Amino acid sequence: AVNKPIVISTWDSGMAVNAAAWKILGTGGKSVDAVEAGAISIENEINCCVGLGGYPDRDGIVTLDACIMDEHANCGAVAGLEQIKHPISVARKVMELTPHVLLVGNGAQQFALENGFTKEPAVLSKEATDAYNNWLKEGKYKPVINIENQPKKTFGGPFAPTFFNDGTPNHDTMGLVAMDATGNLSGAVTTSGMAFKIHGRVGDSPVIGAGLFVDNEVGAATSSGTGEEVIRICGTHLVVEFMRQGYSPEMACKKAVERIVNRDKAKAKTLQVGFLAMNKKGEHGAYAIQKGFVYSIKTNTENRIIAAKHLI
Ligand code: SD4
Repeated sequence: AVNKPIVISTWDSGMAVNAAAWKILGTGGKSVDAVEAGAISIENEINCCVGLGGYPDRDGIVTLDACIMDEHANCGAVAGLEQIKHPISVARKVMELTPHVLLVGNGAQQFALENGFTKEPAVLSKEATDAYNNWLKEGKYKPVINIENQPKKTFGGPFAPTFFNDGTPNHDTMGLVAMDATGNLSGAVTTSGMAFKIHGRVGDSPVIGAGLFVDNEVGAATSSGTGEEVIRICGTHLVVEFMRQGYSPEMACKKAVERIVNRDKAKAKTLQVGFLAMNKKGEHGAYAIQKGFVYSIKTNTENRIIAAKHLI
């Protein structure tokens, strides 16, 4: 039997996101509404890596990336969006109201304002401000692309939130995919992107086929980690294509991770990328370059965090 409805999302912060998505999935709602609701719920919180409370870029500006894709391959995305609280909902409007897929920067903000969103300042939390000031000392205003992949300390067991070495909590990018009771798949991603990135840098998260891909015939996948590496291999599209070839979600994620690692093993050791996937049977799996990637799952019978296997 097909395991549905079901929602899976990146990281342990996915537990709360799944709960928000489940309010829709559990009452017969559509997967596209569920993934948007899940993304909204974490955009409402202040954490290092999603929403207006996220870490800024190297100029101290918080810029947000998000995308959404539904069972008809409709998709919408925003990148480099400033001062808008719910980039995922702007992405959905791009999907529903425009002939385009991706709006960026000022244009994305203008579109949001035209469609009823209001401008509000980013919330540079004390943690974010301290981390930024700290980074400015060392970073010397140069991009440090692996900043989110610094060794992290874990406190309180394998599923407790991880922390950067300076003690700031690490919730990371939120990517989620869901299958509703009718068997339709959708996915969403929302993030403030890599901390201290060059202003204007866009990661994998809002790029369809990189940070998110949904094929309602086959399955769906999302990613977290160093976006440049995911873009380079069209990561989530690759994962879905591996599932099309018959690989399980976990094996499909593993083969995509191998694609990154085999290209440059030495470099891969300094990076983290994790993929998370679901197929049309509601089977799910994940794989990462390094230890530490976890995902959250919610179904009628399950509500838990699962550790991804890792290659290195
Ligand atoms: C990016 N993939 O902007 C995102 C960052 C991320 O956990 O996933 N952080 O490249």
